[in-house]
Amino acid sequence: MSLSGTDRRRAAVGAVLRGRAARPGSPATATAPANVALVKYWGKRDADLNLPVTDSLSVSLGDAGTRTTVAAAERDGFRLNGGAVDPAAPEAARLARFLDLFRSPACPGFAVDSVNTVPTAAGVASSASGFAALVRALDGLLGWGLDAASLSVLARLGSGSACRSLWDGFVRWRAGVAADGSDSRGEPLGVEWPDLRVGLWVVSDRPKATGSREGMLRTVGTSPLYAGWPSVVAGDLAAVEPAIAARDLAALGAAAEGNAMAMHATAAAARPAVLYWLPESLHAMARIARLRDDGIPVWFTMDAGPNLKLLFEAASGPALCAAVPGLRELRPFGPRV
Ligand code: 2P0
Repeated sequence: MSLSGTDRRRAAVGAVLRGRAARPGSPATATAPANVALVKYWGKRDADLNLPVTDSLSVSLGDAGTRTTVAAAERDGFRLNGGAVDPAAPEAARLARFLDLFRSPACPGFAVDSVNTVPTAAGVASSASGFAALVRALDGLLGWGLDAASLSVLARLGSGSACRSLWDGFVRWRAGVAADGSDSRGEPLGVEWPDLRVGLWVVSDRPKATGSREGMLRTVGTSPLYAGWPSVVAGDLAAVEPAIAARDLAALGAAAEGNAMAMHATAAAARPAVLYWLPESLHAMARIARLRDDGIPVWFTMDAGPNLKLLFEAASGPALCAAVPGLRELRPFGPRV
């Protein structure tokens, strides 16, 4: 008899916790950074466990992320950015489903209080930093004493990209081969690039029409271009890792931008199309190409939404902030405040 998705998720958690007691202590607080993928996660080989078809590679965004406090409770309560979340809201249901994996007679519910340190409207996914901060806080509350690699496996069950948010700097998510996902987790590259900047160019803060989970599912299931995606990723990873080691922005930017365009191409070819771009997105892309022609070394990447994330170095910051009003400049490598 085949196991249900919930049973498979519980078994995956059991393999990480290995019988650790679920006795709650005092409330625990933890933070985690958001991350931007330079080589994208786009497509699952196992939707129950958020196991990806390919590896992916990201850079964490330093101070920009989530701070979460979790306490044991009789029943769940969720607060986000200072306000109570309606238990019927999709975010609350998703969180409750994740917390189901960790309940026990000693800890039947959780009071979760999360604050995002980048406005949700700034176009940076909060689910990655949210689930990473949550598993760190659970580790404190329940006294597991797990290492970052194990917490990465747990965070992945909340949201795939969260498994990359357990470290600062560049992180590669190894797709792994194990059926239970025990080898599908983040791995830090250990390279510092203090001058690297990520700029958030928000062209629209309207909610996107298709969530990334649904977008991936439809792309894998129906896009005639998806068959080519794994080899695009392999080529881009082979270009990006040496570019990072050499701190070669031109090589990194070209590979990251090309990878984002290829991801969006596979999605746009899904039936019906999964189209994340708005007219403003296309204008912004053209503007970046012009700025580059004018001698400013800047490239962009885009995730499952209409906004751009720019890649550049500190020296280009003033020119870019002048060219793109409202650009928000983030420092992946600190200083931490
Ligand atoms: C990424 N994205 O690598 C890619 C690029 C969006 C586009 O990871 O279903 O929220 O929770 O595993 O992690 C967004 O997807 O999806 C994402 P789930 P997730 O950053």
